Amino acid sequence: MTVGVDMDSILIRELEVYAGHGVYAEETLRGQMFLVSAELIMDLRTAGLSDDLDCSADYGRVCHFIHDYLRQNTFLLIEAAAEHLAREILVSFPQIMELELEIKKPHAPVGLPFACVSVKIRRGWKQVFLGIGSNMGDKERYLEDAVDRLKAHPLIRDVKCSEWMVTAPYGGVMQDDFLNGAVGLKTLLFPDELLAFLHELEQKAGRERKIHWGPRTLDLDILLYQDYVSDDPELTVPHPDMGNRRFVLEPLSKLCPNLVHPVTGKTIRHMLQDLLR
Ligand code: A4P
Ligand code: MG
Repeated sequence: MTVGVDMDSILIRELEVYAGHGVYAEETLRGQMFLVSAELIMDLRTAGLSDDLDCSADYGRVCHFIHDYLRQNTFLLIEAAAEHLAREILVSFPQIMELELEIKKPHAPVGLPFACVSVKIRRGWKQVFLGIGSNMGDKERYLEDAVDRLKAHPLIRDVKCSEWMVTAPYGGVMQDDFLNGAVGLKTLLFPDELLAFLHELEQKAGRERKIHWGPRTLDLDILLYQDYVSDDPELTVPHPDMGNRRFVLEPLSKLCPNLVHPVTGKTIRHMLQDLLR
């Protein structure tokens, strides 16, 4: 995705799907009409200039995909129908970066006159940068395995790595040198879900949490999650100490030198220059 450029979109309005979603048994048994609207957010410039369907998302295929998915799967809640459908569309049509999806239920059994009820959600691929490090055992193997596992996750794509760098330990604990790098990826996982997956990878690498800032087989930190900012101690993003860490900024500046840090307002290249000054 081109960061900082407004995205274009294709709109699908009120596609009719007769399906069986609902909390009541009768709704599943008889079915009813649902109206689905979608905004497919993507870059249409290339398709516009080339007149080539391969550069866009085929809205006919997207309509059939929505229709088939909502008829082949049954959910109690339209919230769940929207959540699962949005994820499947984003995974199946890689050109679509973001999606606004509305499912209307004009004949919901409310028992009062109304036009319709609906749920509307917005989901999309988020650009993330991770710091990765190891200073125990076969360090390179731990880093490579973690990258392979990131690549294998169905809701992660476009995984790119910097080169690995040998770095002196930072933080005052006497320990072996680290092998560090940065990883860029796009994901549909929310920040807390991504962190839980990173913890799983650390556990698979036999990571034991004994000493704060101490030796570890694998450490995965979320440096940046799109332009999301959070000071929650469970997940502080951007990583609060990244501006002081050469072992973070150097590999990161190989991946995204011109990316603007959402808090400092400086590019990664600029932050590294400030640190080395
Ligand atoms: N947490 C909060 N924010 C984040 C985030 N952005 N990414 C929480 C990941 N985790 C985050 O982390 C403790 C808790 O931080 C997590 O449970 C999570 O909820 P941890 O990995 O269990 O403990 P830790 O790694 O010992 O502490 P910390 O503060 O994460 O240390 P760092 O920042 O990972 O630094 N020297 C060199 N040369 N290279 C290194 O890679 N790494 C460290 C550890 C020290 N010195 C180093 C290196
Ligand atoms: Mg850590």
